[in-house]
Amino acid sequence: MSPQNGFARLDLFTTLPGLAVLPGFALDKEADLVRAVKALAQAAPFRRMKTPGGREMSAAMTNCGAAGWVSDAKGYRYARQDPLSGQPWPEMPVLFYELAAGAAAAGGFADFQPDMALINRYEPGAKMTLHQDLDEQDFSAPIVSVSLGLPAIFLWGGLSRADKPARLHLNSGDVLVWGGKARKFFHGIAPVKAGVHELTGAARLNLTFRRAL
Ligand code: MD3
Ligand code: FE
Repeated sequence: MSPQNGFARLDLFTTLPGLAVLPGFALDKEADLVRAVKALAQAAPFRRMKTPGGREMSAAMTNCGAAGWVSDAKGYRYARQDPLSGQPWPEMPVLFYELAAGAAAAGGFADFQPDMALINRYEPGAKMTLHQDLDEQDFSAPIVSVSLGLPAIFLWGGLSRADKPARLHLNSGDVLVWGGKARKFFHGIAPVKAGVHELTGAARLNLTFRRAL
């Protein structure tokens, strides 16, 4: 499971079992998506969560939809309320839902009905170490990821932590769909380089749409 560097970008989308890369799929909606994230963050602010081990994550996070991914001393889980406010997370904007469903369909997953989105904000230097996403109930559903703002290098391993990760450059507007065997791949984000993007400023935003509950 070691795709060649750059290969995916040569085609409009390329699949390994379960992976679709959709370069620029969200480009025409970038500005509306960033505006929607800013509005959501008014209700449920970005915050840097602590890992169960007590470290502060370098990416700041918020959520929308029926549940939110949270991490604290008790562990990782999906919670129906924002622990900062005790209130339900903001509703998922229709724009988000339709983008995620459309991307999933383009990537070969008809009928994806995400019930939440985790929103990550990376300021320069922030990263995400290699991990698997295993807190969701339904692994038959794909995960759809939308990149906005500053570029980043996505690290894409295999089913074992020891698999040497491939690197994929992600630009604003790029969309990835992960399902099937790829759903449980180790993955991460290399430290984001300094820079300024016209829509997000000195930040990269990533939306991941999931079927969590
Ligand atoms: C492959 N986010 O939130 S998105 C995460 O760019 C996360 O913020 C990264 O990993 C980011 O958990 C990467 C791409 C992604 C998301 C989920 C996956 C790739 C995935 C789940 C399984 C396999
Ligand atoms: Fe992840």
